[in-house]
Amino acid sequence: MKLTGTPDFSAKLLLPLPLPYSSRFISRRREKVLLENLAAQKTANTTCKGFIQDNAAQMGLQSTKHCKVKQANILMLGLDSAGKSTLLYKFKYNEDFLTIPTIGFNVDMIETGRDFTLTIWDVGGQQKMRQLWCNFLENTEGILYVVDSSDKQRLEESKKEFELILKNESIKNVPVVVLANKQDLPGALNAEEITRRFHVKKHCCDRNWYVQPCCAITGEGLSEALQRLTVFAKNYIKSKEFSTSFKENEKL
Ligand SMILES: Nc1nc2c(ncn2[C@@H]2O[C@H](COP(=O)(O)OP(=O)(O)OP(=O)(O)O)[C@@H](O)[C@H]2O)c(=O)[nH]1
Ligand SMILES: [Mg+2]
Repeated sequence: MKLTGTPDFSAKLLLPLPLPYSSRFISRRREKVLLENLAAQKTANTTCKGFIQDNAAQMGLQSTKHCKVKQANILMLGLDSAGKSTLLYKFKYNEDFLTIPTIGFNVDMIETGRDFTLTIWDVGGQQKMRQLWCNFLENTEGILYVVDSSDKQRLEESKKEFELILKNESIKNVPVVVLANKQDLPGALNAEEITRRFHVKKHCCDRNWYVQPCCAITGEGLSEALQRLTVFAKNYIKSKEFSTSFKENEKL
């Protein structure tokens, strides 16, 4: 697949993603954000229009109380062009798509086990979109932070955004998987180097974390990342449930 420059017409165009009719949970705030984003998405990213509208309606109306499938909300962040949407499509369809910059967000559900699904929220990484990242933090049970490991000029910018988002109280202890993407490109920094330059150990000392080298085009490293994230998210949800029931018991 051709990545930049003249379009490669053999590649598939970005198409609206279908969402299964089984969304577990959407908080009021997230629902509000979803609906607010419809307006911007409708005009700015017309390819996603139907998809976002359908999903907003489905997700807003779903009752979550009796859903049997266990799932976790995963927030995928990173600078523009880091490869987030390419990753999402590769996760879901194992195919290469030509992406366009995400204005708003994409969301899809990926089964990572017989009884477990990750709902991945892929939010645009352009500067104006980054101000909205904080609106997606509530009820997040895992963070996927995507780095273009070959773009050394923007590494510092990416690191700053990484640090900033992790400072947020609402994602305290939420596990993080950093994807050191674009490992196929010459000069790409490896996982150890990304760990060091992003001070991951320091910034993630209060949570589970992992840095996974990967390539969204070939799919290398992606299943490992999803498996790791699944284990982390399950543990996080369990500990959250445990502390909630502990607090309730204390009140009795
Ligand atoms: N060589 C290479 N190119 C990649 C890889 N992942 C993504 N790309 C390319 O990087 C460009 C940007 O990818 P996107 O997935 O649109 O980036 P994004 O992070 O969603 O960007 P925003 O939506 O603007 O936040 C596209 O041309 C992709 O084909 C990779 O692993 N290797
Ligand atoms: Mg995108």
